[in-house]
Parts: sequence; structure tokens; C-alpha cells
Amino acid sequence: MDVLSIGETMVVFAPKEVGPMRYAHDFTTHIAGAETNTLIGLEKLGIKTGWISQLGNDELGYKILSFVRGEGINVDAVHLTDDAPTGLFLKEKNRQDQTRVHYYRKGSAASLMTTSNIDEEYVAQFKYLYVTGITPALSENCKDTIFHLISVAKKLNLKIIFDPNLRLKLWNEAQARETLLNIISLSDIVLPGISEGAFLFNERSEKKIAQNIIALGASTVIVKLGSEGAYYENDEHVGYAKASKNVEVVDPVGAGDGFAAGFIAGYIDGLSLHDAVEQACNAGALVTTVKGDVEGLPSKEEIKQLKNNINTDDV
Ligand code: KDG
Repeated sequence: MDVLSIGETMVVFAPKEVGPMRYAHDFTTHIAGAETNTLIGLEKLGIKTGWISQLGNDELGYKILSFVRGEGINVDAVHLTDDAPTGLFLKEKNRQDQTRVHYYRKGSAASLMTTSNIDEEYVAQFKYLYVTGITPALSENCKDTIFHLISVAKKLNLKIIFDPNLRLKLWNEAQARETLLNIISLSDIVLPGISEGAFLFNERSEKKIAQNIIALGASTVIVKLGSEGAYYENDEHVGYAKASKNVEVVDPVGAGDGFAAGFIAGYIDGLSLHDAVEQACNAGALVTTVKGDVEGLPSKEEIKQLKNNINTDDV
């Protein structure tokens, strides 16, 4: 298998109507979690993946487990516990242009993960470990688990890929900054957003952010610039890439996870750094064209259509 990740996935309840949620009657449900969003995106691009997590032994836990398994991810390292429920969150579209997220995940099954959730033999089956800054924010024991997993992965020669995914609803600024910088210093490839880079280094320039990350030890950095694309840098290549075409944004959440999937798949497939970053931008853009965090994750064919500027009507 290629890419392993660890993290919490939740069921999202989203009111069908725009407006304050206190007046909502009808909800749709989706599955969301930054790490499984990326793993699902990777599976769609032909990369074999596995997920370490903990779910409640409850209806939402079964819903997530069968969804994630159905997308092709190996779930042998997902544990069901009776000790805590599966986390969930509400995604309120308060006004047409304003989305608010309300988490119900404190003390959730995933937040109880410890180093005993990490099985070295399982980790040894993979070549890459993909980590985000959400998991260490869930609890002190999750933070310890992440650092333990990174050290096991490094011992087994897995490459560490890190997306800081800053979530200040989960921890305070000082804790977030210290932990994210520590994980960066253990990573090979880092994929920050420009605002996360600004938060971490007090720098507004993508080049300075990348240089700071390289100085901490990473070999490749890709700074996401939203609709402007991304800046990439390693010791051989430096440049910018962007999506091949502007898209109509329906739901921006999950774009960064699609970006990570597009990049990692391109990197594993041996694309040039520029082409892997361009594939990342195209995958991220396509995620935003469909409601839900994972529903818009594209196949290689859909990325090719966007790249060649083909409308689905034409094919
Ligand atoms: O990147 C999108 C994620 O934020 C979303 O899927 C939910 O993992 C999630 C979180 O912790 O907010």
C-alpha cells in the first residue's frame, strides 16, 4: 500500500435551507474528515491507502466505517470503542456567503486514541505517512500518538507529508503554533495554506514561508494560494502553478484535502513537481464544484477534462 493516514472522521449534518440553524427542519448528512477526504481523493486517483482511527461502536460509527471502506480505503486499523461516541458536526449556512461549523467532538471516540492504536507491522506496509494538524489538536493523548506514529514511520523509512490544517476552534494559538512547527521539523513535504504560513512564521510572502519551512528540514514545500494556485519549492525547482480553468464554486470546504490528494498522487506517479502541483490545483478546484467535502473529489479522467478545457457535454 502507498499512503497511510490517521485522524477523526465525523458525520456532518447540514440544513437544507440557508439561514440560522435554529429555524432549520430538514438536514442532509455527509461524511467529513480532512484525512479521509484526502485518502478518498487518492483512491480515486489510483493510489492505495489505509486509515488509522477510532469510531464509536454506534450507528454513526458504522455509517462512517462502511462509507470509508466503500471508497476502497483499508480500514484494518480502525477500532470501534464502547467508551465514547463517534464525533459529529453541524455545518450551518447562516447567510448565502457565510458557513459556520459547530463541532460535537470533544471526548469523541477518535479523541481517545493513544499510542496503543499504532501497530508497527501495519505501518510497515506503507511508503508515505500523511498527517494533518487537526489530529494533534483533538487531545493530549492524540498529540502523543501523532508524534509516536511519526517516529515509527521515520524508523520504517516512510516519507512524512504534512498539511498544517490549522483549526483554532480546537486549540489555542500558542499550542497550535508550537505543535505544528514541531511536526514541520519532522516532515519531508509540507503543504501549508498562505494564511497558515502567515500564522506560523509571521510572514506574508509565500517564498519566505517556504524558505522558513525548508530551514526547519523539509525538502519540498507547496504554499497554497487559493484561486491563485500554489507556489512550490525544493532544491531543484521553484515556481507557480494554477488550475487549468476557473470553476464555479458551490462549496469550498475540502478543497485543501483534494489539493493534497492531487499532489500526492502526482508525486507518487512520478510527475514533475510543476505538473504534480498543477494536478493538485485542478483536484482542489473540482472539489469546490460539488456540495460536500468528498463528493467532488475527481478521477484522473475528470482532471484531464478540466486540463484540456473539455465540458462534460462535449464527451
Ligand atoms: O478540510 C475539511 C475538513 O475541515 C472537514 O472535512 C472536517 O476534518 C474536519 C475538521 O476537523 O474540521
